[in-house]
Amino acid sequence: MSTSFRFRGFSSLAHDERVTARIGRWLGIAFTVCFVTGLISHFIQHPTGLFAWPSRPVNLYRVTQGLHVISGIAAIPLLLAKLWSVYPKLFSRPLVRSPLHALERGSILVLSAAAFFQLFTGLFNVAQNYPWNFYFPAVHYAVAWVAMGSVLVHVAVKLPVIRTGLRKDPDAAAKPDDHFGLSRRGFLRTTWLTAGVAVVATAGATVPLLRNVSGLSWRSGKGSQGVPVNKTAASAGVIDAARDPRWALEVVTPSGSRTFTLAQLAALPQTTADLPIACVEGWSQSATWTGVPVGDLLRAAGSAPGAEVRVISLERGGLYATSTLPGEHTADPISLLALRLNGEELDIDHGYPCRIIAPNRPGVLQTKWVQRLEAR
Ligand SMILES: Nc1nc2c(c(=O)[nH]1)N[C@H]1C(S)=C(S)[C@@H](COP(=O)(O)O)O[C@H]1N2
Ligand SMILES: [Mo]
Repeated sequence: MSTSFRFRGFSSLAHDERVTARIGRWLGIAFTVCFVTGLISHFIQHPTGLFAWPSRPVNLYRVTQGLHVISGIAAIPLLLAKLWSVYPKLFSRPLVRSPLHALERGSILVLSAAAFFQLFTGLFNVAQNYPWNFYFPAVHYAVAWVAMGSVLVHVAVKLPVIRTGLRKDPDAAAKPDDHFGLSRRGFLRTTWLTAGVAVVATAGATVPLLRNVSGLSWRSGKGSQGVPVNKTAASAGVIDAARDPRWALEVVTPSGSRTFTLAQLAALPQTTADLPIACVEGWSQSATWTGVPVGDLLRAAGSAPGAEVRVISLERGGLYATSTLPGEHTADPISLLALRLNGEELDIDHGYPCRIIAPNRPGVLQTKWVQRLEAR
C-alpha cells in the first residue's frame, strides 16, 4: 500500500491479532459463563427430568444468575473492543477467497448478530423488567445456541491465528510515531477498565458489598419491608381477592384435601429462615421469612414431603401466576408458605396473605398471593 495516503483509523496499533486474541480470550470466557449459567436457569424453569436442581445451598441460584447477568454485561465492552480491533478486515478484498474463508466470514456474521442480539435484549430485560414477556426467554434461549455454536466454529477456524496472537508480545515492533492513538497495551488496558467499570456498576444488584457503588443496581433495597417488588398487587389485579376475609388456602393431594384460613395457618408451627429472592434479571436480596413448611401442609392433607406441588396464585392469567415446586424442594423443611417478612405481616405487594419462598429458586417461581397447592 502506498504510504502517501493512509486512513488513520486503520493504522491504529489496536487493529492487530495480538489485541484481538487477548480480548477474544476474555470474551470467550464471558460467553461460556453466560451460556452455562443461562442453561442452568432455563432448565430450572423448564425441568426435563434429566436435570434435578437441588434446594441447597440456598444461595446457589443467586450466584449462577448473578454471574449470568454480570458476564453478559462484561461481554458488551469486550465485544465492541474486539470488533474495533478487527473492523478494517471488513474492507479487505476479495470478499471470499476459499470455501474455508467463506465459512469463516459467514460464522463471524452469524456470531456478531447473535451476540449483539443476546447482549442487548438481555440488557433490556434487566433494565425494563420483561418488556417482551413470554417471547423473550424463548428467543433468548434459542439464539444462545446459535451464538455458542458460532463461537465454537469461530474459535476452531481461528485457532492458528489465536495461537500466534497470544504468543506475540503486544509491545513488540510498536513504533508509536508511525501510528495514531493508543498503544496496544493502552487499548487493552482501556478495554479491561471499561469491562471492570461495567461489572462493578451492575454487580451491586446482587453483591451486597457493592450496593452503594453500583449506579445501575436500581432494584436493591427499594420496595416495602426493605425488599424490592417485582409486580405489585395492583398490577396483578389481586388486591380485592387478597384482602377478602373469606380467603382460604386449599391444599389438594391424591389422598385428601384441606382448607386453611389465615388464622389456622398462623396457628400451625412456624419456621423462620433467611432466604433470598433471586430474580432472573440478576438482582437478588436476602430477607427473613416466617411461615409454614410446605411439607407440613402436605402431611396435613394426606400426602408427604417430597411430592411435587403445583402452586396456584389468586392472580388470573399472569405468566407467573403458577409454578411447580419439585420434590427436592417440598422435602426441604425451609421451603415455606410464608406469612411474614422481616418480622412483619407480609405486605400485599410481597404476596399477602401468603407466598411461596423456597431455597435456591429463581424469583419467578416464588409465587405470590397463593390460593391453592396441588400435590401430585
Ligand atoms: N403471582 C405472582 N407471583 C410472582 C410474580 C408474579 O408476577 N405473579 N413475580 C415473580 C418474580 S419475577 C419475582 S422476582 C418475585 C419477586 O417477589 P417480590 O416482589 O416479593 O420481591 O415474585 C415472583 N412471584
Ligand atoms: Mo423475577
